[in-house]
Amino acid sequence: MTTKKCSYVALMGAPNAGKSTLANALCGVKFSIVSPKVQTTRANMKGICMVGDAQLVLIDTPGIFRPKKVLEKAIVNEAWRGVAEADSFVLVVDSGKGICRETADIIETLKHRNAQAILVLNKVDNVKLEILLPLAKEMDETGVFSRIFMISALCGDGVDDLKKHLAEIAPDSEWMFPPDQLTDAPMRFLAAEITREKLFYNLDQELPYSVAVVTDSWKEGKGMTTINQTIFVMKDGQKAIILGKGGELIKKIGKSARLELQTIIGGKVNLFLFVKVRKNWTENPQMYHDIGIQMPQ
Ligand SMILES: Nc1nc2c(ncn2[C@@H]2O[C@H](COP(=O)(O)OP(=O)(O)O)[C@@H](O)[C@H]2O)c(=O)[nH]1
Ligand SMILES: [Mg+2]
Repeated sequence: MTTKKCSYVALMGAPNAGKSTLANALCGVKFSIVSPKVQTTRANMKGICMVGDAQLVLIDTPGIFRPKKVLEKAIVNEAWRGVAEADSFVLVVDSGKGICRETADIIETLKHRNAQAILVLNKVDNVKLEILLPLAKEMDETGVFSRIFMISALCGDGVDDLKKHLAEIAPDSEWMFPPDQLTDAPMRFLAAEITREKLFYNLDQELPYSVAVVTDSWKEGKGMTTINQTIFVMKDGQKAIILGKGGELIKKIGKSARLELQTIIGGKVNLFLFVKVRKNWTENPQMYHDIGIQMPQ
């Protein structure tokens, strides 16, 4: 008889290291949104995958950095909460960036806590061996890492080796989720995240950081799912930008979110997006509750 194993694995690292891309690649499905901008991930997202008799619960955490604003503090606190839940830690590093300040901070914290982590040198598709090898050596010398994997989360290189290793070191335990479940997040939440991802891709610079998306209603009818969502912004000017000339931008955003939702749900979707100005929503406790993170004390 084989023994069941289950492990909570936290993927942590500086913003933009590729944590969400790696989490999705490990899981084999997209459960966490990705964008070229920092702070895309705000809440810990859990993806579940099976490797033989081992269940891996991957916790995709937001990036860890030195926060200034209230929302930033909430995001970084959330990341550490995700880390605290885990049996294993995977530090994801953008190999091209090397040991940035954020990564150095995390390594110091791991040292302080006497914690061992697995290191992923990510984005190896994008970096020369002359840079990668000395970086691996320098990281190894910190004494914090039990194993080092060189991975391209985007291309999938090395992902299976990491997955196998995580299953091997998983503690004996009952599974925490049914084996066919893919994420712990409700569909309403995932749907709001998908719209937020499209906002990240379609808006410039700072604007995505002022945006929150909430699913207001979800109705399943004959062969059609109707979803209403509100996009909250902080200023009238931001609302105008998101709507675009003649409402063109919001139409484009809605269309790409709808198409992705249709593939996930496997049926037709009607998506209605409303844009509302809520000044200083980042200081409103209810909004934090709605987007699934805790407001800092
Ligand atoms: N070239 C390359 N880009 C990657 C790789 N992994 C992630 N990215 C890109 O890095 C950016 C940030 O990725 P994301 O997963 O959102 O990073 P996170 O902030 O750490 O969750 C996105 O544009 C990804 O497409 C990789 O292995 N190679
Ligand atoms: Mg992320």
